[in-house]
Amino acid sequence: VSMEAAMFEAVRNGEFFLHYQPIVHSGTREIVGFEALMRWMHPELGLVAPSQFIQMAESNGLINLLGAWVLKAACVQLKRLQEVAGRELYVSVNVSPRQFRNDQFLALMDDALKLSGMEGRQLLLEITEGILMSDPVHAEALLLQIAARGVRIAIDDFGTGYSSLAYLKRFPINTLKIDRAFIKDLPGSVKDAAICNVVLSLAQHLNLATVAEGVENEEQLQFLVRQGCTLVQGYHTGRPMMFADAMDVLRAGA
Ligand code: G
Ligand code: G
Ligand code: MN
Ligand code: NA
Repeated sequence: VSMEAAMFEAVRNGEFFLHYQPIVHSGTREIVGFEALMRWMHPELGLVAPSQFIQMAESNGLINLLGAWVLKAACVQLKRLQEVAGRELYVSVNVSPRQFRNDQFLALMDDALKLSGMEGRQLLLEITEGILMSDPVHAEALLLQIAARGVRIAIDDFGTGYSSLAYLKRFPINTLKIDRAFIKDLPGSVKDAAICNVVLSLAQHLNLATVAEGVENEEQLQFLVRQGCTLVQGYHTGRPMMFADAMDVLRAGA
């Protein structure tokens, strides 16, 4: 069977699930939230990486069905993570261009919030620069409606797309996620250090939160603390993990 047919089958069979990667405060290392990352456990192929199916789902439209499921599952599970943590957390969910263009998106998001009973502010949507640039009029209208529900917006992979500083002014954006391409050679790379500095300073002046992605060691973490990056995500502070493991980590008091 084709990969496409296998994917439709997989949705029906419940072969998709979510991994959760901690987003932590850089200074205290307390977990403030999790990014939900889609995974596919195929009965024969084993674990299929998103790089092998997200693009296809985007082309064949299945991403809308998958995306609706991700939103619901992430919100419902966040609520449980929070109960264990005993404090408020948030969940960060990736939204693809096709999902963002789908006129059902807002209704699906509202359903997920209602079903889970969580507050809008506990949901953060990760979108890419391309989404904003391809149809800015639609993007602005939709983002305003999303913001009206208290749901926050992050720019994912910041600095790698068709960046225009104008969109930081135009759209209601809350968070910049600094792409791991700019983190991986820190603190040694003079250029990457300069780029991180400028992005962090820009964010500070615009009152935006920042998350450094792909933090893999203590040196990178300490550099980011010194530069005032309050949130980090990466293998050093927590790998993407099963929901049950995320529950255990919180139970242990992280
Ligand atoms: O988890 P990582 O392993 O491999 O994810 C690879 C990419 O897949 C990420 O850059 C992310 O943008 C994308 N991705 C992961 N989960 C989802 C999801 O639920 N929806 C969408 N649209 N993309 C996702
Ligand atoms: O594009 P997006 O930022 O949504 O994708 C997140 C991706 O980054 C996921 O594939 C996740 O597994 C991966 N990731 C998370 N932490 C690290 C890290 O420390 N190093 C590397 N190389 N990848 C990471
Ligand atoms: Mn992301
Ligand atoms: Na990213």
